[in-house]
Amino acid sequence: MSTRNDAITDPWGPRTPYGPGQPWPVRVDSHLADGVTEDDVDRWVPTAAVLHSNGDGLELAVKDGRIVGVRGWAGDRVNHGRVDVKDLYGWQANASPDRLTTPLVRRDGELTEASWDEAMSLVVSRSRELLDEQGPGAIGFYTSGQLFCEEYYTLAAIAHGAIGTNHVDGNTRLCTATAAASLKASFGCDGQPASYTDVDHADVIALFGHNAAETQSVLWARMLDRLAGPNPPALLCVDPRETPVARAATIHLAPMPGTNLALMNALLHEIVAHDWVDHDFVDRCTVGYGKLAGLVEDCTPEWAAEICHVPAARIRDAAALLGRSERLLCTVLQGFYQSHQASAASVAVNNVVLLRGMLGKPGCGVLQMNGQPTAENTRECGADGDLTGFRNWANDAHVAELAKLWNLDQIQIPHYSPPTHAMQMFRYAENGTMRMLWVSATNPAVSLPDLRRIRSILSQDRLFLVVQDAFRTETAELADVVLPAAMWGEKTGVFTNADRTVHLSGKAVDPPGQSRSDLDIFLDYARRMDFRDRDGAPFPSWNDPESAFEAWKEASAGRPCDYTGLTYDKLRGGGIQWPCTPERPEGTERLYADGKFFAHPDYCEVYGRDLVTGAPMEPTEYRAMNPDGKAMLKPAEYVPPHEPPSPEFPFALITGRTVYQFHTRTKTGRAPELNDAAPEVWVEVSEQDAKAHDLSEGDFAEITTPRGAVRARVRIRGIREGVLFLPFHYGYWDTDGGEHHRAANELTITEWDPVSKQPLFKTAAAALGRVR
Ligand SMILES: Nc1nc2c(c(=O)[nH]1)N[C@H]1C(S)=C(S)[C@@H](COP(=O)(O)OP(=O)(O)OC[C@H]3O[C@@H](n4cnc5c(=O)[nH]c(N)nc54)[C@H](O)[C@@H]3O)O[C@H]1N2
Ligand SMILES: Nc1nc2c(c(=O)[nH]1)N[C@H]1C(S)=C(S)[C@@H](COP(=O)(O)OP(=O)(O)OC[C@H]3O[C@@H](n4cnc5c(=O)[nH]c(N)nc54)[C@H](O)[C@@H]3O)O[C@H]1N2
Ligand SMILES: [Mo]
Repeated sequence: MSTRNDAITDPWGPRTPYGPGQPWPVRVDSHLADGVTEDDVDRWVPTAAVLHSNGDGLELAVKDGRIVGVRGWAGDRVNHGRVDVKDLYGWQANASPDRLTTPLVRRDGELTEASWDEAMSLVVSRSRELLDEQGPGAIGFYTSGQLFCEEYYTLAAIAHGAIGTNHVDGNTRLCTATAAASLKASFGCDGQPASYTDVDHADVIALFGHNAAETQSVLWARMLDRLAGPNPPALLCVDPRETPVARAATIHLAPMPGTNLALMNALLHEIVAHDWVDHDFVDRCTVGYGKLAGLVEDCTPEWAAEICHVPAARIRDAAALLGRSERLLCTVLQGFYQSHQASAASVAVNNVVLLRGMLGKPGCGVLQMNGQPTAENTRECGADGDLTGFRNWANDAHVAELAKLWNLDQIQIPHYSPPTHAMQMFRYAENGTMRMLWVSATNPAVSLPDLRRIRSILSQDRLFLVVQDAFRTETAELADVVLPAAMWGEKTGVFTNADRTVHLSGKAVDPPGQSRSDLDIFLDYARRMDFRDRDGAPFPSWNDPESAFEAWKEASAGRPCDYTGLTYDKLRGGGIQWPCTPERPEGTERLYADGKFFAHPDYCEVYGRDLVTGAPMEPTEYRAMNPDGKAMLKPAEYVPPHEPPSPEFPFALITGRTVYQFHTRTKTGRAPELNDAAPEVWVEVSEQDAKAHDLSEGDFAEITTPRGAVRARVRIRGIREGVLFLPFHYGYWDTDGGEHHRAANELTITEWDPVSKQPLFKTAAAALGRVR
């Protein structure tokens, strides 16, 4: 066991090298509060990591009813004992004195303490009024990728079923909407094809817009251990910055932000031109080859080099690496999902994998990554603008199935148009058609683009804003009612990571004050609203985490995300990958190993969209294109970004993360080690640009876009010339309550991908100046 006292200076810890096909060695990391030893611990409560999507198995140390530390779970399939730096220290936020402990309601303009009865009565009476006056479309729910499966399923049932509103989405729209959209586009349905164990076998690992070193540090440790062992894999990194991934890479491509699709089309061009194509696989398992080959025919490396500002020879080398690989694993994340032509570029990665027949075999596949710990569950349960169980809202038979399951009338479940995406929900609130918005476990006043606009929407009088959080966030400050929530470690439930591994997360301690679990809050609302099914029985029919999980299992039966082989008891032994059924009790390591896809017209989750315009495809069109439910090769043409650098705003601005902070810092900002490691916002500037603007390391600079300005300290780093990078973690208050404009989203643009509707946090034009 290593106590990892050096985790701040060395987030990845010591190497445990291994070779291809060998088991990844165990290394158990732990951290206990000062003065506490393992012998003092009363009990260890199994859970999983909650500050990223890796799903590392953990155990929380409990002493005298308090969390006093954490250690990695040696036997867990995901991390083999390792713990990410944020998880080593982040648990301290649970016991922060800043936790909300009572409901708050707005009286005479001020948020003041209230009883649960008073707060919930307000929410219920406003809901009833709006349902009577305007109908279900007046009410919207904006949730998270950080609650538990049982909580999302309950919210989905209440919102889609009992209330019948189409306005239900998660912050997963900002996060993994493109992952879902690209999987649906290529495979007919959401669901991660590959497994983390593919890192153990791959001979080439390609990371597309994915700074795994800082954002999935345990997955990165697995890759580093392969690199340190015999017969290491070659690494390809596609990122405009010199990230730790780029520094470890065999080939680093640093495209201009917003040009991913041009680069991908050139890589596809090379693969087709050199015939690095697995024709047997392509003929047997896919549709669309001819169209793809035709579209990329003119996309030469020279053509892409002009657009991406990457040498053509390096594009050729990268294509050869992909083309000659024997076991190719690709990962994709926000550098693609939040950038221009997000879905088309992410689908292009799927195209590479399909052309090369790299699916369903050890070391092969694609990880369209998740970001948040439970984003997978938001999608599965249908709390994010999908229908429960990856059902297809445009397929009446799927809606009927759900209505039967819930014992509700089919017409009550909205399916007359695509579910409303988050950016559209905020638009409806802006123009006054949506009058109540219930926000759970997300902080949109910091995390949505174009914050000046978002603040004005959330602070309108006519919008009744309910905020359910553990802290008094920037968003809570704008609420009419604040509901104090229990967090991870204070409630029980399951959650699923990016490679479909389901973990049970146990309740280790009681939540502070009067705070309650999100499940209890949603169910309390349902009972007070007196929702009933067709037979007059209370709806939802479940009452606690385990009965909610059992209900969810029924909803998942027969769908790709089938949980019917799992129980709480079974999960106490460690994480298991779905689908897990009575026939496959050990779960499923890789999807599509049999060359069969979830894409049949009667089974698929969507009929798809045009990748450039987002225009939806008709069911009949889909059936004609893919009658047998094969995987789909879908090419798309590159078009330039809508806000390219200009003389007035000469830089391309991108935003993202640091290894020490999580999102809007409600947790990591309250763990002293993590806060101290990155307490303030900074801007990364290339050496050439710093010189040209008379900026030195540590100077104060102002970054301006057409939306606003942010002041940040300069860090001169390896980033391509003409590009600026801002971390988005810092809200507009600093720790002593002073207001500064330091949130990256003061600068970002109100624009989204036409297919996934994910906002473009990584493509905007900006100016840079020195603050004197
Ligand atoms: N430490 C830490 N870890 C986290 C989180 C956190 O807040 N902190 N959050 C979790 C969540 S929810 C998520 S979604 C993930 C996100 O994980 P990542 O996607 O790995 O993180 P980001 O920093 O948002 O973006 C990744 C990279 O995209 C690059 N990039 C920007 N624009 C472009 C572009 O146009 N093209 C290309 N190719 N690259 C571009 C950036 O330089 C950046 O290095 O991390 C998860 N893990
Ligand atoms: N500029 C820019 N903006 C971005 C991004 C970017 O890269 N650049 N990334 C985007 C991405 S990928 C993401 S995921 C979002 C994240 O954006 P947010 O979701 O807004 O960020 P968090 O700080 O994680 O907010 C989660 C909230 O839930 C609360 N919470 C934690 N646990 C619980 C619980 O169990 N119950 C309840 N009720 N509350 C809880 C926390 O206190 C916190 O306030 O930001 C997006 N915004
Ligand atoms: Mo995310």
